[in-house]
Amino acid sequence: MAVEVFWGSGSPFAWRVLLTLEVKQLPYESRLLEFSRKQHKSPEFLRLNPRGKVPVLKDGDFVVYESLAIMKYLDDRYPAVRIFGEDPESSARIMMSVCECASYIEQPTESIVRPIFARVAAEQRDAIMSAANTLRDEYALLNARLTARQWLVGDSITAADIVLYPQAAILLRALGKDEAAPLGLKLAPFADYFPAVGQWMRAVEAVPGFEKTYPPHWR
Ligand SMILES: N[C@@H](CCC(=O)N[C@@H](CS)C(=O)NCC(=O)O)C(=O)O
Repeated sequence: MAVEVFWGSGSPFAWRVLLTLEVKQLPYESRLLEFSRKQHKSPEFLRLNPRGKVPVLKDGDFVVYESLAIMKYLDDRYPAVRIFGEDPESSARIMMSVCECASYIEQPTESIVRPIFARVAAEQRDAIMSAANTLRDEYALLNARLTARQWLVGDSITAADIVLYPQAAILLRALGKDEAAPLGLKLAPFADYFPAVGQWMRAVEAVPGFEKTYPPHWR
């Protein structure tokens, strides 16, 4: 029986899991929840994840939530295509990159994206500016790394790329909104500020199955 994945359109954490399934070429049943209808807070869903957050993965009777835990479970359970590395050194480098994303990219991205989507960017200008400063430094580091290589670690896509890509995509999505223009954040377009990161995004988008993971409400 194929695994079931419960996700929401535009959730960068759910997107990682969909990308993992595509990269690992695993069949799956998609359970797309509608945030607007509060399907992620239904009693049935709260039984799967008491916090009512996506993503959740169900494999038979086994249930796992938290996107990184899901990715690790899938890599251990279905190891034919590895995304967390084949040896201790590559695993450590991949985990280092995953941890860097969690420690230094996710929170500032959220601090920019959330107020722009909620149309309260003007009120949160100072917090947005500070987050943008952090992200400019982080994307400059990533740009330097990706100038020398196509993927963040090794010669093929790994969990490092899969974890970061949706963060970059949602940031660009927010920066494309009218609310973002007056802020002058000097982050987008990546082609101008971080061209190697922009090229790396095109490489992720060329992965077979990528199209199926793209947030439906962004189309
Ligand atoms: N640390 C969690 C974060 C999951 C998360 O924050 N999901 C959001 C969507 S991006 C969610 O379901 N929010 C709904 C809510 O909190 O009510 C993970 O990695 O899976």
